[in-house]
Amino acid sequence: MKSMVTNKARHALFVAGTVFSASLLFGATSSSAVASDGEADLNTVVYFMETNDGDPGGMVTFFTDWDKVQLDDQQADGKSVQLTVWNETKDPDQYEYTIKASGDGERVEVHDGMGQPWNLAEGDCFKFRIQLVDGPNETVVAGSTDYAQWENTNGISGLVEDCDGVE
Ligand SMILES: [Ca+2]
Ligand SMILES: [Ca+2]
Ligand SMILES: [Ca+2]
Repeated sequence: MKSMVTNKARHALFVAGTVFSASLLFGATSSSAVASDGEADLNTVVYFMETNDGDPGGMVTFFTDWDKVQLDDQQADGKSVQLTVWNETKDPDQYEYTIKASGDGERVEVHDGMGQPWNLAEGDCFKFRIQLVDGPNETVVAGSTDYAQWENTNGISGLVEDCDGVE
């Protein structure tokens, strides 16, 4: 399992209860966010990614169980963090939703129990785009955008499928 994840830093994959230490894979800030959450179980795959600015002002965490997505504004930088999700398995790709967190420490959380559009198709590959936005026009902060493609499969089979090539 280890070989599948070591070269996928952006996937930031964490399986609770395995020998993997979140800090080994992701750095202290991100690992503490997941570890302290306390909701992941043995068969839950959790992904996360930060904005691409040098001192990341935003982070998304995707819990494949519950299709739960947490978006965190983690910096008092005057910028908000915005996340947009598409289903890449669909052809043409299907837009799912956009959420935004504004203000240091604000967390926006959505999950399947909230109904649509938050209930994501199981087994499909989703593109997550995270970026910082500024001002009432939500101008994208240059250099802050990052992308990942993650499979919405709850168990460890999520380790096997690779969504990178899905378009
Ligand atoms: Ca799921
Ligand atoms: Ca901020
Ligand atoms: Ca597609």
